[in-house]
Amino acid sequence: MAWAAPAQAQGQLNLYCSVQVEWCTAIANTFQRDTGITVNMTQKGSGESLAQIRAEAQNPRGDVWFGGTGDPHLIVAEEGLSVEYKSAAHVDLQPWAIRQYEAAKGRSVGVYSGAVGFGFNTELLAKKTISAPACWADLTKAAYKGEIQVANPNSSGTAYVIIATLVQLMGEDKAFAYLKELHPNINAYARSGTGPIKAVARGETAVSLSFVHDAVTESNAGFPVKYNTPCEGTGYEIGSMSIIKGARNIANARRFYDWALTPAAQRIGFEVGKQLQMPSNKNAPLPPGAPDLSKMKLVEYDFVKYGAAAERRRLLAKWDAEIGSLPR
Ligand code: S7P
Repeated sequence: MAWAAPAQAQGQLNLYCSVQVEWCTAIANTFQRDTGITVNMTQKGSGESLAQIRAEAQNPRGDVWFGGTGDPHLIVAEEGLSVEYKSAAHVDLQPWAIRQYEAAKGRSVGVYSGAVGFGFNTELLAKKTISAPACWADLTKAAYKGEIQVANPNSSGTAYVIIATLVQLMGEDKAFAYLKELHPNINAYARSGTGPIKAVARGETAVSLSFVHDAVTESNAGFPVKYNTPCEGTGYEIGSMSIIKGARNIANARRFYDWALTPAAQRIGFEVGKQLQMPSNKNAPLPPGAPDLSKMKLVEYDFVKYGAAAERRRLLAKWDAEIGSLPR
């Protein structure tokens, strides 16, 4: 008679979720429906979830953190705020998902991947007779003055991946010189990583620095949005998952973790919200229209170095001192 048991009897799961809200709501509802476990879901970007988990370290309220860029998951692992867990699905995972597990010493795993690029509003660019950016070098041209939006790396994991990408691509001095040169062309440093591509879709800015799968999502929703990946090469995220140390519902957190790595669960983002990241389970197909990372010129992203708390702190302080404080 297990099927007749009320959902409450199966207990609770406090889920922190850092993908887009449609996907978060769907995984919460589907997991709850499949298991009878009541899911209390909170959606926040990666940077904000990191801040929340740190703030709650003495009194953890979350059980599992799903999604968001991999670097803050590595920081949570390094700071002892997440716990080791190896799912039975481990053997089915892409090598990059396992690399995240190894980098976190078993305290996190990759659930999806996506690359950094330029999103742009084709109608707005045509109206202003500006050509679509194809290379990092294009973005500093005078034609893009005030036309570009990117997130603030203090609050956004996406923006941090972009800075780490530039540092790995150009070397640190050149990357910061580039960011300084880019500054006059930036109209706003948004709070969240998905803010800039949504602004592109609404026609509020012509160009964004974003994960390119988010550009395809906007285009599928009917907005005049396209993307390019930078000709010089680009970086990428390993969207990740971690079980929070001190989880009050640890058995349910493990059950969710196992479930979230199945091919069926990994299809949900595309099915409900046309989310187009590359899934980490090898048996989950790339969603139709999803950017294919294997066809891109990617940097040899050093997730261990750029996912270390001290390195992140140092780069953010440098960004604040040299870029964030520049006059607007
Ligand atoms: O789901 C879209 C996506 O771009 O958002 C995630 C991330 O939470 C964004 O966080 P920030 O606001 O901190 O940048 C990405 O992992 C994911 O691909």
